[in-house]
Amino acid sequence: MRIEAITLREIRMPLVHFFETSFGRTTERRILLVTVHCEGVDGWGECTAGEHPFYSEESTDTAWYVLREYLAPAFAGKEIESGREAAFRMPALRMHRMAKAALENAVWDAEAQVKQVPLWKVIGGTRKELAAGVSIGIQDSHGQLLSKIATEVAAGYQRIKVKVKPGWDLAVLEKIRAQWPGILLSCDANSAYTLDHVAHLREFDRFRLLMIEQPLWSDEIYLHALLQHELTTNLCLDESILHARHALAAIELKACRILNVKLGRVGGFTEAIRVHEVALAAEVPVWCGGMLESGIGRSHNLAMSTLIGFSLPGDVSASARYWKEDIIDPEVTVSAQGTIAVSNTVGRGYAINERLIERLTVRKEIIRG
Ligand code: OSB
Ligand code: MG
Repeated sequence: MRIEAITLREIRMPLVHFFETSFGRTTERRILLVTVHCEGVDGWGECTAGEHPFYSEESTDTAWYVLREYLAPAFAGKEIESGREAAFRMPALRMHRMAKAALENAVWDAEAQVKQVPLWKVIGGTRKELAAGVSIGIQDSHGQLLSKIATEVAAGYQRIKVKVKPGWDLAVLEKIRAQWPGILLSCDANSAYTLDHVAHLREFDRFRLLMIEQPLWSDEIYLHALLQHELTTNLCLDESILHARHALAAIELKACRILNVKLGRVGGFTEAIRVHEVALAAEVPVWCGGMLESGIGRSHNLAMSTLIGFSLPGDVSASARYWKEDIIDPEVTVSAQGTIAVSNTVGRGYAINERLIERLTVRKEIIRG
C-alpha cells in the first residue's frame, strides 16, 4: 500500500478526574494522533507521550517535532506492506519510542483494514475476553482513595492498582487491606524509592500484593534484582523495559517476576510482540500498561492484550473512567465481571468519531509524499 499522506494532530481532552503519580498530577491530556492515509483506508495511531517529560524523556511536543521532521517524511509517499515493515524502515534516530510507536501502530491499523481482518488477529492474538484492572492515582485524602476503590470494586474490576510514594504508602495499603482483605491488589511507585528504602519496602510484604511496580530508578535493572532478592512480594518493571533485550536482562537477573508492556514505551507492536515472546519463553506473566490513552490508543492496547502471554489483568479500563466522551464509537466498556469483549470488527475494532476529533483539535499538519 502507498502512504499518500500522514496527518499529525494534537487534541486536548480534559480528564473526568485528575490522575496523580509520584511524578505529578495530570488534569488535561494533550494527545498527538497520527493518521496514515493509504489507498482507501486511514490507519490511526496514538502517541502515549505525556504533556511533560516526567514518565520518560518524551513529551507531546518532542514527539510532534520528531514525527514532523523525521518520521513522517520518511514514510509519506512511500510504498509499505505491513506494520512490521514500518518498524524495520523506521529512521535510525535514537530513542523517541513513543513517537515511533504512534506511526508504526497506525500502519498496523491500516494493514489490518487492507487485509479486512481485526488487528488482534494480524498481530497473532487469540484471547477473546480480556481481564480488566484499574490504576488509581494518589488522591487528596485517604477517604477519597477508599471511595474510589469502592466504586471500582463494585464495578467488577479484577485488579486494583494504587499509586504509592514515600508518605503515601503503608498507611494507605493498611486501610485498603482492612476493608478488602481478598482483592487482587498491587501498587506502582513510578521510581519513588531508593535502596535506602529496602527495610521500608519489606514492610509491603504483609499486604500480600500481587506486585510492586517500578520501585527504583527508571533506568535501572540490576538494583531491582538486589531489591527483589530482599522481598517476598513480586517486583514488576515498567519504565526500565524499553525493548526485548531489557526484558531478557531483567528476567535473567531475576530483577522482577512480572512485566508490564506498554506499546509506546517499547516503540510499537513489533517490539511489544518481541518482549511478549521473551517473557512467554521464560514463563514470566505480562500485562498491558496504560498511559491515560484516548480510545485510539486504548483499542491498540486491547489488541495487544489478546496475545496469549497477557495472563494478568491490565490497566486497560472503560473509556468513561477517563473521558466525558471518547473519540471512538462504541466506547470501551467493561462487564460486571470486569472483562472486556474483544471486537471482531475489521481493524482496531472501534470506529473513529471524526467530528469530535475535529472539535478537539488544536493543531494539525499534513505531510505529503
Ligand atoms: O506507570 O503505569 C504507569 C499513567 C501515566 C503514566 C504512567 C503510568 C500511568 C498509569 C495509568 O498507571 C494507567 C491508565 O491508563 O489508567
Ligand atoms: Mg507504571
